[in-house]
Amino acid sequence: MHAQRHLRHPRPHSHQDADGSGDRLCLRRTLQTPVPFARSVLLAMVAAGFACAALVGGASDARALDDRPNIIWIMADDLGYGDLSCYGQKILKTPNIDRLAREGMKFTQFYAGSTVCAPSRCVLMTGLHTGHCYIRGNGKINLRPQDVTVAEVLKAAGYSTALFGKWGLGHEGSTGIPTRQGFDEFFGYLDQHHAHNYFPTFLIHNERRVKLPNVVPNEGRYGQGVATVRKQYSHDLIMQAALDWLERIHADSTPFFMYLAVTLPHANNEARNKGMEVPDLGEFAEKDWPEPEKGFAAMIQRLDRDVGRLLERLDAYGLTETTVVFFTSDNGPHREGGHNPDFFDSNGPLRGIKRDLYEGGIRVPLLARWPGKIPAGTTTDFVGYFADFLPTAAELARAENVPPNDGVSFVPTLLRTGRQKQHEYLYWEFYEGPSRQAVRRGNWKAIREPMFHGRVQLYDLSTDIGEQHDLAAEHPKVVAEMTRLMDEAHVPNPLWKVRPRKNPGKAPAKRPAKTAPKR
Ligand SMILES: [Ca+2]
Ligand SMILES: [Ca+2]
Repeated sequence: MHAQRHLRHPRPHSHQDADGSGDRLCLRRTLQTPVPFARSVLLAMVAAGFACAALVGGASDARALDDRPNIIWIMADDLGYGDLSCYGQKILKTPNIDRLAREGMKFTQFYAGSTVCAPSRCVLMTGLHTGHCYIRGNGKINLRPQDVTVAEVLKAAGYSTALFGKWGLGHEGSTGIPTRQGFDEFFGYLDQHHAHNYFPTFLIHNERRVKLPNVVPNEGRYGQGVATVRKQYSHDLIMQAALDWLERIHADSTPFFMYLAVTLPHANNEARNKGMEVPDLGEFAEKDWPEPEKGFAAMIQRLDRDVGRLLERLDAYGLTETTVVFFTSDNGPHREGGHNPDFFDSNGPLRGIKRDLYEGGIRVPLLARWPGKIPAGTTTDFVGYFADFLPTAAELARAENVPPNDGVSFVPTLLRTGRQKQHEYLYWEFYEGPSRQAVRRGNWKAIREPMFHGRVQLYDLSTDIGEQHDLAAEHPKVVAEMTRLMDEAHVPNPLWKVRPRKNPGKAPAKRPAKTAPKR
């Protein structure tokens, strides 16, 4: 599967040629065609006075004619596989996020697009894995006009689209900013270093800076730094913007897509070991814990509280039954800002953290709720990753002209209908440190470090979820096959080289030395 080849031969839908699912989709299209007719008939009935409910609430009735769901993708930043109660967290409590598990489906084998922010988000937005996508590492690279995002696909399908939180795929004035990549509305951070700072002097609304009363001495050129006057907490403003937008559009006749990319519980790396920035420690202030762990706990509690607020708002607007809510994280847990990922066992049973391609770096929680459609309280072991979101959202939205992608729609898993196509394999490549590649096929997982020529480790995830037993020596044929897959999946891009530039596009030297990216 070669991105360039795909681009020359775009397929109308990633599944059309897949194991029988094409028939199902053709049927969907056939059913879809008469909708304008049905709509005109219904409108005629309304005109004739048959549908008296229309007199009560025009907007919601118009919405009822469009049975496509709203889509909300909530994504935490650096939240580990073991950080949620519903994934086994023992100390921290996440009752509101757990509600999504109770009322929806929990994925146990779902992966982020990468082991750090920007590439993971690029995979999520474009449906291309890191061997194909344009932004394969953290840096200052901007998406190009020709990169097609989920937001562009859904917007073309008639959805209202909004992003609240951290983008990381385009900087001010570039072609990569959300409003030029399919989002009607954006409030938050464009730049990832800026997003470290929870008390910034500005945030960005669409294409303009909004000034905030926080004071950040020696502020970096992207807005990064450590505030000395802390008046407004960015996460609270981002949540408020998301809730305000919902209030404005909830009665619209068109469905919506909200990408809520919160920055919790990422660290403010510029603040060194005081990087777990929160307005207050709340009930954790009195705990016998290191200060950063109190901050981490307060972050998780705030995140959970706000997921609860969002769900309550959906209830209040009567949108619960018409909205698919996803919750996930963009990569594994961090050891930054003074936080120790072992303190709360943030990676659960997995090995490794952020920047590893071991499971702890890339396997993330995924919850999906759509009452009445996705069976409540269920668990799935479907093996998928962020590349799947684009085709999944496109199928939910019945979007046409879905761009070539490396994903698999998991709608059949969510709705328990049709046949679920499986990935032939999942692939990751990562350029920081020594560089590494990983591939998962079935229960086999291989990691090659450094990329291209390094030694290959091999794990059987069905018996060794913690990747403790390297079986490479015992299974040379499997190693050879996994090596072939890694070679196949990597398509060279001049922006991304293992040497001499490990982080292409990194900010120019203006950044003070203390802000150097932390491992
Ligand atoms: Ca992250
Ligand atoms: Ca685009």
